[in-house]
This record gives sequence, C-alpha cells and structure tokens, in this order.
Amino acid sequence: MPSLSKICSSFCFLSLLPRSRSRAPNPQAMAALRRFSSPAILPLRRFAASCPFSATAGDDQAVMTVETSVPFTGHRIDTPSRSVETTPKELLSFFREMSLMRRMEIAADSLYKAKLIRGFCHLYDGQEAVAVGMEAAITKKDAIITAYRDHCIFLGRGGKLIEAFSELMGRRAGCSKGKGGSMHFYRREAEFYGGHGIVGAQIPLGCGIALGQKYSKEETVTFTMYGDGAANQGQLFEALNMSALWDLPVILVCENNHYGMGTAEWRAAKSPAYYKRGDYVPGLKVDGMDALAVKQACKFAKEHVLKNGPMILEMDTYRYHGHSMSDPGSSYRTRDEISGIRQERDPIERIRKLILSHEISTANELKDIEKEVRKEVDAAIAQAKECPMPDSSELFANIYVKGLGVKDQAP
Ligand SMILES: Cc1ncc(C[n+]2csc(CCOP(=O)(O)OP(=O)(O)O)c2C)c(N)n1
Ligand SMILES: [Mg+2]
Repeated sequence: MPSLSKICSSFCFLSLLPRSRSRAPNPQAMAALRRFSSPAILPLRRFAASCPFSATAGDDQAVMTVETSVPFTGHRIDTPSRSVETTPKELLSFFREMSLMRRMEIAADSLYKAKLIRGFCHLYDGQEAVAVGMEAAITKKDAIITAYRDHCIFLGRGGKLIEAFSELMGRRAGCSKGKGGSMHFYRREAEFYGGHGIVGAQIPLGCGIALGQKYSKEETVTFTMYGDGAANQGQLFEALNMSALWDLPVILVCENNHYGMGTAEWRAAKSPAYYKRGDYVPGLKVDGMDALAVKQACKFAKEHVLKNGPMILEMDTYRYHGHSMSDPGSSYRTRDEISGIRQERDPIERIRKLILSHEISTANELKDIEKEVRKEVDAAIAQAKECPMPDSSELFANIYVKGLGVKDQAP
C-alpha cells in the first residue's frame, strides 16, 4: 500500500504539471506531440513540392498519383504504398466536404453560445480528414460506429445538414427525431450506428456488428472508432480478443487527437503507440490529417480484415476546439501548440495547396466553394430553427421494442 504522503505528493506533482493559461508554449505537451507524432508533421509549404502529378489539367477524372505526407508505420504487417491514386474531382470533393464539416462545427459553436443548442456538444474541427478519407475507401454498405464526436461522421455517411442542425437543436426533423442531441446521431439506412456517450462502449458494439456481417457473407466491414482515452479501457481488449478469435471483419480506428478531455496522452498512457495495442492484431499508424493517407489505409485495412480478421488503424490527428463546449481548450495546452498544428498540418489547407499547386482550381474558385458552403450551412440553420420540437407524446416512444412493456408507441 502506498503511504498517504506518497499519494498526496503524486497529486501535488500532478497539480504542478502544465495547466496554466499562459500563452508560452507548453514544453511538455509540445515534446509529447513531437515524440509521438513528429514524423507526421510535414510543413505544408514543403508539401506541394513532394507530390508527383500525372494528370492533364482540365480532366477532372484523370488519375493522378500523390505521395502521402509521411510513410505508414506498421505493426505485424507490411505497410501499404505511400503513392495514392486520386483524381482532381476527388480532391475537389475532399475540399468541399471538409470545408462543409468545418463550417458546420463553427456554426454549432455559435448556436451553442446562443443557447440554441443545449447539453453536451463535442466538435470535430481539425479531424475532418479521418471522416472524408474513410468514406472515400468504403461503401455505404460497410458500417461505422463512433463515440460522441459524431456530427461529421454523420455528414460523411450522407446525412443532411438540416437533419444535423435539427438534431442539435432538439427539433423533430433531426436524424434521431430531436431526441438524441449532439452525441446520438444515427443513420441506419447508411449503416451508421451512432453516436455513443459512454467512453469505449461502442467498441464491443462495433465488433458485434462485424459478427453479423461475417454471418451475412456480404463482404462488408465495420469501422469501430474510438479515442486515445478510450484506448486504455479493458473493453477494447476483450472485444479485440473475441474479434481476433473469430476473424471478424472489424477495423478498430483509434482517433488519436492526443488528449482525453484535459489529459494529455503521455499522462494517461504508458504506451501511446495505439497501433501496437492489439499485440497479436496487426496495426498501422496513419497521418490522420492527410485525407489521402487515410483513404489508402482504410482501403488496405478493408481488404485485410475481410481475409484475416481485425486490424487497428491509429489516426494521428488533432482537435482544434476544446473537448466539449464547457472546455475552452487552452488550459492544458498552449495557443501556440494549437496554431502550430493549424499552420503545419491542417487537413483542408493540405488539400487546398495540392489543388493549387497542380492548377486544378484557382484560389478564387476555392474561395467561391467556401462561400457556397457558408450559404448552405446558413440556409440549413434557418430551416432547422423553423422546425417544431418533438410532440410530447414522443417522450416515451422508442424506449422499448414495440410490445415490450409499452402499448401504443409511436412508430
Ligand atoms: C465510461 C466513461 N468514463 C468517463 C466519461 C467522461 N468522458 C467523456 S469523454 C472522455 C475522454 C475521452 O477521450 P478520448 O477517448 O481521447 O476521445 P476524444 O474526446 O479525444 O475524442 C471522458 C473521460 C465517459 N463519458 N464515460
Ligand atoms: Mg482523444
């Protein structure tokens, strides 16, 4: 048993760890980011020069080959090639989709501050490349399940802005009929199984979905997403063990944004090499700020798990906002750290630079896309505000399966 004085001194030690609101760079946090993700930090200004291109300008379907920002790092597996095939059309769609996601999250921040969104709300800005890269590699028959940072995953699954904003504001037109809120977005018709508030709880559920897929023999897979904080939980290892025993087609996607609420990964994880956490299960570390690297890794993982059973993908990413709306996000990390990542690794800027350096579009054309996106978001908000709240008769509906305890449920 540790002595009381030892326990007290470790708490005192914790209280001395960098938590100040000082604007000076937080040396420990910066060192941790460098230690665990420095290979992924490729300055964007050097990035354009590193991309070979073989398409003729003007042909939006021409196949071009682009190098990922950094090589993949593998655990018990040979890594995929860094050369990713794409097209001008795909790059423009990445730009548009990520801009739309970013704008939606910024607007959600304002709506929350105006008290039109209540309760919990976790934003995804900074992490958009994971959502769009993953979608580019799979079909809507493959399943996705995630935690509470789910708005952009929903859009990626084909969800509409009006459904997203309505859900956020508790309106009837929301994707969960206005009864789930920010943490419980679903889109069953596109195999999106939420939206879960209990850290890690979606992991065994995702493995269960993959068990169903194995039975169905439809050659589909499940992407089970969780954070670096959740990666320290026991249920990940239990679910992984069974998935590996049964060769389930599940890809465990650890979105490593380097913080679990206000706790930096190096304070919470003895080994932050999350791609190796599966031990006997292969893993890949991916630059989660590079949509093309994410696409390449997800395509590779889908092929692998259909033949061999589970695999872990660690996406090295970053969230710009605080953990949730109650966290300003700057008490446990410096503003310099956040602006450094924005400057060096921003996923939208990476794609913008690629489009410009290969003269796929002009800077003004990209600005026009951003203007359109703003208008689209504003229109969806205006529409959602007009939408009624759910009827009070809905309060007890969809709680039990019909016939189990409650009569006359609404459909
Ligand atoms: C079982 C459980 N424990 C604690 C919490 C409170 N909590 C909510 S989010 C969070 C941090 C999770 O961090 P991470 O998995 O890295 O995901 P991120 O928020 O960074 O996306 C915690 C501790 C919770 N919701 N559920
Ligand atoms: Mg995290």
